[in-house]
Amino acid sequence: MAQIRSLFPTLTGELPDGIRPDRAPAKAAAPSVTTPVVGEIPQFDQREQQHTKAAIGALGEKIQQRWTSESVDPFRRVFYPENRPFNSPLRSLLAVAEGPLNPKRIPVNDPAKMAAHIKEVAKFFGADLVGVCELKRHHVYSHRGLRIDARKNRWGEPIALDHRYAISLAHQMNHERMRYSPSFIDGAEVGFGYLESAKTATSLACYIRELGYPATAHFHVSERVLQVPIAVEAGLGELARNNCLITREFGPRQRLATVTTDLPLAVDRRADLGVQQLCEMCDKCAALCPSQCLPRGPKQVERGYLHWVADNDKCITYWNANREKWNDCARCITVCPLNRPPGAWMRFATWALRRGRLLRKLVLNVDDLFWNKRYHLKAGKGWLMYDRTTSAKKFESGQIHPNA
Ligand code: B12
Ligand code: SF4
Ligand code: SF4
Repeated sequence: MAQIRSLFPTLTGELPDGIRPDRAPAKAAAPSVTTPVVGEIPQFDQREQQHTKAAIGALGEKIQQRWTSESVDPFRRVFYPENRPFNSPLRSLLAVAEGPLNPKRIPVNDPAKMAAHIKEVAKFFGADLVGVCELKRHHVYSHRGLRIDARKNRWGEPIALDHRYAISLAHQMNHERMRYSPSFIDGAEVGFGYLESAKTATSLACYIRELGYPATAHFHVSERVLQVPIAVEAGLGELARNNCLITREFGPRQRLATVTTDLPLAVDRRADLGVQQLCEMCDKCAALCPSQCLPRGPKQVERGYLHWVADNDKCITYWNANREKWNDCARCITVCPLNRPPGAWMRFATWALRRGRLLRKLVLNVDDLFWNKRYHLKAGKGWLMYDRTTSAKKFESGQIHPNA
């Protein structure tokens, strides 16, 4: 009996103290077993993150030239405003990331009710998942390092962000389009996810300011925070081997944005879904990563927390390896056994995660059988005028648009 119990530990309903199996609202934050913090986590300097390193030449001249040049793909130019100031809706949202407060502040007597209300409002504005945590020092970058900071002469300024709470917002990305990674098709889906999450975050920040409380929206090109640790702390899911947040609902297939605020809110607890236990038995993302930058071995303590440590510079170097065909990559999302189309299998797989080693093994074996490497590499039917191999030549010869 004891043996059977050890194979299915959670069938007994016993969970470590303070850990809950799902994201039901909870009153107080609890320590996590999945990414234990074992020391002080130093603040990260935004100038050290890879998008910036590539842009300023810290990864070499070739990468800098490629990363800062315009893409042949019009979707890329629409979704990413960094390289030029027009035809990119994301840029206009910068104007409402911060803003004035309504001087008539509403009183908040019950932070739990306010948190429930804010979650509904966030979903109305378009979020698929919402969670709340306290904003910690290590969630915030130490110094400004976005390209927009250089343009505004604010490069390297220390970041002052002392809001009390962070609201984490997740947007599901389309499963079919992400399958094509790396190509312009998943690239467009990623860009669209950035735009959608920015719209939600800015709308929510504006709404909170209209209640009379400070609020700032953090999204691609405006962010001063690290999105993943906030999402983990806010109970959306777990940090996985592929360095992404994995949720019960969408696996790793979501984009994140955050609103920081002083509006009094009840916080959520971290979630332990069994994701890291699955990662310990699986290394598909690491094995199939084209740049081989994800680790295959065990977790390590680095920067004060226990996690799988990746070589992020290698990843963005691969993104820039062939700008004729792709602008970025997301293979570590698409190959993950928890990135499968929404439906019965995903419901079973995420249910099975916490139900012992045998069921986790079953999830991996079934995944190998039905969703193996060939599935991700075989030609799909394409999307709009793109297919998996669409390259600069097609754009240049005018073949890519319907009436050309
Ligand atoms: C720079 C950056 C990159 C770099 C570095 C990758 C990285 N893992 O940080 C490169 C260019 C390689 C990259 C690649 C990708 N990225 Co990226 N990236 C960012 C960005 C803009 C900044 C992150 C950063 O500063 N990293 C540098 C340092 C801090 O990284 P690190 O030490 O390895 O820490 C990582 C984790 O350990 C965790 N973390 C850091 N401290 C702590 C502390 C605790 C307690 C915990 C639990 C976690 C944690 O956060 C980091 C990101 O996961 C964020 C947006 C944001 N502001 O957070 C998006 C972001 C992390 N990327 C994202 C994605 C999806 C990708 C890609 C799949 C690309 C794509 N096409 O979508 C790949 C995945 C590569 C990978 N395996 O990580 C998503 C993740 C969504 C999710 N489901 O988790 C984010 C949040 C963008 C977004 N708004 O949605 N990215
Ligand atoms: S592919 Fe496997 S190891 Fe990688 S994140 Fe997904 S479950 Fe974890
Ligand atoms: S985005 Fe591509 S290159 Fe980067 S870690 Fe993921 S699979 Fe590897």
